[in-house]
Amino acid sequence: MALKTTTRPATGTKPKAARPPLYKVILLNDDYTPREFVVTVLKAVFRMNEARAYGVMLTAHRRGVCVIAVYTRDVAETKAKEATELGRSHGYPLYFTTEPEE
Ligand code: TYC
Repeated sequence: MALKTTTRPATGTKPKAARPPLYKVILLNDDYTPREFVVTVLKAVFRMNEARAYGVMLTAHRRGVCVIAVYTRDVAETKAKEATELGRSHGYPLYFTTEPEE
């Protein structure tokens, strides 16, 4: 009969959780895109309510940039591209970019 052995986690070591690196989506201000259009895009692509979208738009308008959300790299890049293309398709220079979170 096989001997029963017990295995305990090694003390002093913590198993690393598989946490994917996160990326920020950043909204840049410009002089041409209408405020209302920015709000519409934020609501549509980033699922924000009116108040949050308006606040984010105003922060970018006043400060030049606003970090709007954090996602895995794939989602961040897809959403930034989708939102930027939405502006472009309406003739606006609205721009969203991504950056790794430190
Ligand atoms: N600055 C634009 C205007 O005055 C509005 C705007 C806000 C555009 C935020 C882009 O990320 C932006 N019409």
